[in-house]
Amino acid sequence: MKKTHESLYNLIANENRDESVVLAINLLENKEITIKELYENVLSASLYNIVCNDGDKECIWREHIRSAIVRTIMECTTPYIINEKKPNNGLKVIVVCPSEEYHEIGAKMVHDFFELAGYQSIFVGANTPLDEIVSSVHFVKPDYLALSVTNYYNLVKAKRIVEAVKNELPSITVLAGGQAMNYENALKAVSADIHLSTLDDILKFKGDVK
Ligand code: B12
Repeated sequence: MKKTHESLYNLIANENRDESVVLAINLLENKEITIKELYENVLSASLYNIVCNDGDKECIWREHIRSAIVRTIMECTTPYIINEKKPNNGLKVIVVCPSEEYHEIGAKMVHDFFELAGYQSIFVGANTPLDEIVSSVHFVKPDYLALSVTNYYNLVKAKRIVEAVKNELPSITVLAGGQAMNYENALKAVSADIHLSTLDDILKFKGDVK
């Protein structure tokens, strides 16, 4: 990892919100970090490295603090994403997580990457009830629904979402991702059309056939 990127990583690990936000903006402004490097090498890495051991009374609330710093930095990337966006490709995607799925940082990154790739992306986000997802599909009529599932137990809800949105809009293609989708046979269990794992997968995705 580049030294400046490592400094940013350490500031987040030390819960130094102010200095990490200032450094992130400076790096972006001076083109010393790309959005992809920031998201994958620094922000994601700083979250994946959190390990809570049994009885550790400091872990969960510190996880909340670090997640909030990461979210703040991600909000600051918006002007850079707007500047770097590819021309609009005429395709619409809704990015959403099932109800009770509060892990939404990955979904927000996915939204930003669809935007960079030229899609009109609508970020509905965490903890969205089934009826609301169907309603968003009804009104927006997207080409794709990008479903982000982290918690294994939410795969059952994901399957219901796939069934309901296909019933509402048969032409829709459901893209599924997130840590729960890495389990063997998860794609089949959820009946989604395509499993995408990384942010690069989104940039390479060309509306692949089902
Ligand atoms: C941050 C975090 C939280 C935060 C979330 C904050 C937020 N606003 O999102 C908070 C504190 C709320 C939280 C709560 C909980 N968490 Co938590 N959390 C994490 C942690 C540390 C990081 C997750 C994260 O954001 N990673 C960074 C993002 C960027 O990565 P990502 O989500 O994988 O997304 C990437 C890819 O997967 C992909 N992607 C994601 N979605 C999609 C979709 C598509 C279409 C595509 C193309 C790609 C894609 O793109 C992203 C960029 O590469 C993980 C630890 C870990 N090892 O992951 C635990 C972890 C996910 N949590 C866990 C658990 C158990 C919980 C809690 C139940 C208990 C708790 N710790 O309090 C609650 C449950 C809340 C709920 N009901 O959902 C477990 C899940 C285990 C499981 N059953 O599967 C983990 C793995 C920790 C562990 N080792 O036990 N958590």
